[in-house]
Amino acid sequence: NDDGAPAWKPPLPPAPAVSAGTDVEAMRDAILAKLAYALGKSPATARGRDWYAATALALRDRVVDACLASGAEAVPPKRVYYLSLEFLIGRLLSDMMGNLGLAATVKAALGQLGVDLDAVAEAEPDAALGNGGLGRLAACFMESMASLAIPAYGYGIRYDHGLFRQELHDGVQREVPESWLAEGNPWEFERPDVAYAISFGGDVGMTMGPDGAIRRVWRPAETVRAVAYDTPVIGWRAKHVNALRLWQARAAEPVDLALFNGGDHVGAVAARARAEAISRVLYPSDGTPAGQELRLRQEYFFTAASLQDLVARHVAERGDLRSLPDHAAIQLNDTHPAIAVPELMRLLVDEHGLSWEDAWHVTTHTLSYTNHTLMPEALETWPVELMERLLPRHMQIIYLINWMHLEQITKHRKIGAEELATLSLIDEEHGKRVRMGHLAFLGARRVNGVSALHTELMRTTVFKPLHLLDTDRIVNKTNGITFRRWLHNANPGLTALAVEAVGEGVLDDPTRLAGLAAFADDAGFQARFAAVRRERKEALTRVVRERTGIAVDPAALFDVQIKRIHEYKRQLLNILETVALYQAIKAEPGRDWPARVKLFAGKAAPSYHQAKLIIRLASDVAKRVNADPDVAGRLTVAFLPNYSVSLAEAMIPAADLSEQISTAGLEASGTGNMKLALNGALTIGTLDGANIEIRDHVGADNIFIFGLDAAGVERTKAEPGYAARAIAASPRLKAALDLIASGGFSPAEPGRFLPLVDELRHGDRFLLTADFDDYWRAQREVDAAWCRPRTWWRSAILNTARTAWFSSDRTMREYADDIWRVRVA
Ligand code: 4GP
Repeated sequence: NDDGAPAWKPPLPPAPAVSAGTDVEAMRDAILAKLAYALGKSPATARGRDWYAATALALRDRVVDACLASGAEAVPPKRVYYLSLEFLIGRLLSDMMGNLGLAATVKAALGQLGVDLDAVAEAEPDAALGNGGLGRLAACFMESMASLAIPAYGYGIRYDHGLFRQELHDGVQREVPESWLAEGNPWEFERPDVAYAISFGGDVGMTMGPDGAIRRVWRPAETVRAVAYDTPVIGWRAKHVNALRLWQARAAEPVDLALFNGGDHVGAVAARARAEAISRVLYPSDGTPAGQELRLRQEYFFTAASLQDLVARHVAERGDLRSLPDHAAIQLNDTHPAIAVPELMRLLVDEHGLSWEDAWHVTTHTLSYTNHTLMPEALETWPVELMERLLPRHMQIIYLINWMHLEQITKHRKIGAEELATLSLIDEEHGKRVRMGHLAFLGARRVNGVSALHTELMRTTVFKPLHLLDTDRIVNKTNGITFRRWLHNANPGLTALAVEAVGEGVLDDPTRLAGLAAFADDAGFQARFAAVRRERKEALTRVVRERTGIAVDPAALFDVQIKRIHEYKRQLLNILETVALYQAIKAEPGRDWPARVKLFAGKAAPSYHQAKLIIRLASDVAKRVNADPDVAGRLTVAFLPNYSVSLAEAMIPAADLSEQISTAGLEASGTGNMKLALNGALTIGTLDGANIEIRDHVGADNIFIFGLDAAGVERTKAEPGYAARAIAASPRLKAALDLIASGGFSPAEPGRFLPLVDELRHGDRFLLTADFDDYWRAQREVDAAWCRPRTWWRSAILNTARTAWFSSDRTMREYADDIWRVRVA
């Protein structure tokens, strides 16, 4: 700016309070000591990664101090055990710094050493031990439980390789293994002394117990070891520390010496490879029988290790296992750990000598189960044949549970074979299979859905027959997100603005965000709010350029759809609207189209061909649209590769519009919708999952709702031919489909996207065609609103002000009161 006028700059957030100089020096010395004595490096030779590890180790010491200071060694009245095959953690450095209240101290300490904290933070790999919503939810819950001082353990698997890295080559997804542990993990403690034997296969025999009763004895064919690794989870303001205990699989014997000495060096470690495969990768593809078997082995492995661990703890602390329900609440995150039902029965009856009745009482008063999806293809069932082979004793127990359950029903009333079949643990229609959802339901004290709509659908669809047997069992617990990560750490500018407006207390009590509503119409505050967003958009602009080479204008509306790629989530609907918009701009170049940037990110399951094709279409559309001078400056499209927690942290604060456009009734809840609304993005969405509750909180004027509701979806599906009629009735949709089908975006291979278009023309299971016109209408409403900045920013501020209810602290309090019956400090 050379005309002398001061350049406009976003107002800076108030400088964070820097802690006393001595703290900074102590932290600096601690980091230097870790660098020298734990890593064997000097400042001169240290790389970014070394500084990160040294900083993490120095912080971990503080976490241990906090843990000891909080009296964590004492035996609490009751503990929560959260069993989850997935914990999608992301990075931990800013979590740890933030919750310890040491962010400014660490920044200053590193500063004294000439090291930039942001660069250090970038060196931390994401712990991506999860696929998506379910795994990220588990991570948010762990943080909230620690913040609420709920004594808890998270239990899962320490995968060597987390979620694959997604590379895009000409729009084609390629999966590359991810190695987050390659250079060690400074946050964790290995616990070689905490290890359990986990068995598989073999057969079941009988012996006579000392009391003369017959007892079953499982004679397994194979045993592996589960070794614990603990990562401390520290709560807000460091008041409480819990542990995330992840199990690693190891062979009982590392090498077969006889084979080795006989020259078979590979065969000598075959058993080891087989055992270690269990904790090798997150979510082995279930496309092959071997993959399916490995998945079941993973599920049993971590469930059995976790139950052995908590049973041993209970016995050591309390003696009698009949009091387990008073001191332990076990939450099954989805059906992945549903094998806990027969495993706990086995431990109690076979190993600890409880009667069946006592054991069943303990089991059904200790376990609870959360369901995350009602999509039939995602509901787990295991072939009876596989279960019998891998877990013969468990299969016996399942049969017995089933027999007693059905007997109980038929004792009281006459019941037809068809109804009985819906209630049975065994699905006989698809080859005999064990219904893990039914098993979890029967073993649980409470079963919960994750949004009001989803819970209602549980009661009226998949779980209806079981629900009618016990109408108190299913309860709703709408999901939440931890504000420490998704507001304080991801969006420090907005957090500082909120603190300035409504006071420091908002950091401890998110309901104080409501105070922001008073400023929603204040022009000055709106400008500050917009400036914070602008700064994050500029940062994201740089990320987009680095990762895709695409230049985007930070002044444009950032329209963001970030989540797993799935047909029901309907990224394709968004792409169709993009194509239609492209055509409309070209047809009417003179119109005043507001500038829009469509940003997509998300991974497709490796064997999910349609989803991969959707990614490819998004990339091909981006290629043509971005190169077309007719739409330059009005429409830009980018697909960002390798979506991750860290990328979400960069994208969410920069989003203006949040796409939550799943087919109504299919998205159990969504949590990205909450993160985006909290950060002030306006939602365009269907009446699905938690979108409904978000609308109820932010107000119908501050959200763009369109499309069929869940009942409308069911009605429409019952009318065959709806897709053809909808396409015929919508010239705009027809033109978009025709352009795609004729190779408009894939001239070298015109038929490339026919599988997608044909599915819409002839089936359209997810009702894109039915919702398209209303989606288009809602999008033009978005355009109009964007062109009225005063109303736009008012709505944005109100979104932030009114989403406090979606804090996972609220969710965890509800679980604690209603499901776990554990005290919250
Ligand atoms: C997801 C659901 O699809 C999502 O709606 C929900 O918000 C999330 O769980 C947490 O409850 N399900 C999964 C899954 O991630 O793997 O089934």
